[in-house]
Amino acid sequence: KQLLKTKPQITLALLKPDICANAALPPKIRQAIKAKNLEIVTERDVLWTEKQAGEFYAEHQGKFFYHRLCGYMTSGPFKAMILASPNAIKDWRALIGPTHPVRARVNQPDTLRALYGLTDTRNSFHGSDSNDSARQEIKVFFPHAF
Ligand code: RTP
Ligand code: MG
Repeated sequence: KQLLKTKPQITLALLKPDICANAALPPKIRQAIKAKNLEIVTERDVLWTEKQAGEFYAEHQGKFFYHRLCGYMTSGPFKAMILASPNAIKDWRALIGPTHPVRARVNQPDTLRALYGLTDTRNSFHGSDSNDSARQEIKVFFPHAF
């Protein structure tokens, strides 16, 4: 899509299954995203098979949390979004905060993981960590994006 070429920077955001299980939460998250001047370029609902979860999280295979991570991410539908802004990757990761919600509540209480995260694994959000991973991850959910 030509559209994405006009964006200064894009990133992949996931609103994980615990967020999407409560219909009141995704609208609140969209508000928080827009309040940080991040544009929601597009979004879709996703329901993963075990295989799809395993492929996306292949780098974590063998870690103690790998199976519960895949179980979490296949527990129900979640939302995938393309976000855009001049610093979309950093801005979105700053908004979601540290990986572990308990630590986030201590160190960065205004972040989304501090507010909504449940446990170290069930941390409610994902954000790409670099330009390369953003492109790879966006392709997984939006194969016609580029
Ligand atoms: P993400 O990739 O989802 O943005 O998260 P991250 O970089 O902050 O964290 P990463 O280390 O890449 O871990 C990926 C996801 O695995 C789950 N996790 N559980 N100790 C645990 O139980 C644990 N550690 C990580 C989280 O869902 C994390 O987002
Ligand atoms: Mg990561």
